Amino acid sequence: MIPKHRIILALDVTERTKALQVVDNARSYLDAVKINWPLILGVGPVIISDIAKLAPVICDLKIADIPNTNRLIVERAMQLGASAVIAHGFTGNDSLKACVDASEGRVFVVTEMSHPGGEEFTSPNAERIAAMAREQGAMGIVAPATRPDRISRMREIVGSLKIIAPGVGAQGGKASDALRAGADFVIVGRAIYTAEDTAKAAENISNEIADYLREIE
Ligand code: O7M
Repeated sequence: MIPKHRIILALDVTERTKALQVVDNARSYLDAVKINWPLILGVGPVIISDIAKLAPVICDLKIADIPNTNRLIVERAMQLGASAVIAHGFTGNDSLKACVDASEGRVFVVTEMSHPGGEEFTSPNAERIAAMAREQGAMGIVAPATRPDRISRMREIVGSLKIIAPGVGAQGGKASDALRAGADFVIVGRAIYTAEDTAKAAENISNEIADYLREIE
């Protein structure tokens, strides 16, 4: 995944036509598309393969099981065409290792979640999970755009691992704030796919990011 636009679309729609339409409209502003359960359950797993023909797909199954089950899930996702998967870290080193092995390292690990409830259980353990992600050879972590200070803290822990940050737009976070704090990519869902003009919505976020990147040049 090459950081060009620095936007990952969270494609949390449930219909095939809408999914393909949004990707088609916003494609020139995206580096990847994140596919989660709503779309997979709405359309079927084949949507992973279909979208993968248009853009790199991050399969956000938030994998959280024993090592053997994790391995089976990751193998299926990769066979369907995913470029990377997303796993939870709270299941521990062995479970994460199974994901790393099955994907040849193409795993992003959830650390602290972006919603208010994320502060209850995920915040207190996020730093340990981030350290584990680095030690186990994951590609990156997921950290909250709603709390840029936490992205900065995670950056100190994970070094050069990729940080992808959800919570921009509908959850109140700002793309440039997340990038300034140390994120490599922002994850944006509703702010794009619920917009009347999805291409324009993606362009607006892309322009905000481009302004920020020019500012730090
Ligand atoms: O922009 P939104 O709020 O419509 O969508 C955000 C997306 O990011 C949505 O797909 C969530 O499932 C996901 N997400 C969070 O919002 N918060 C998190 O802490 C973690 C994720 C995520 O992508 O985890 C991998």
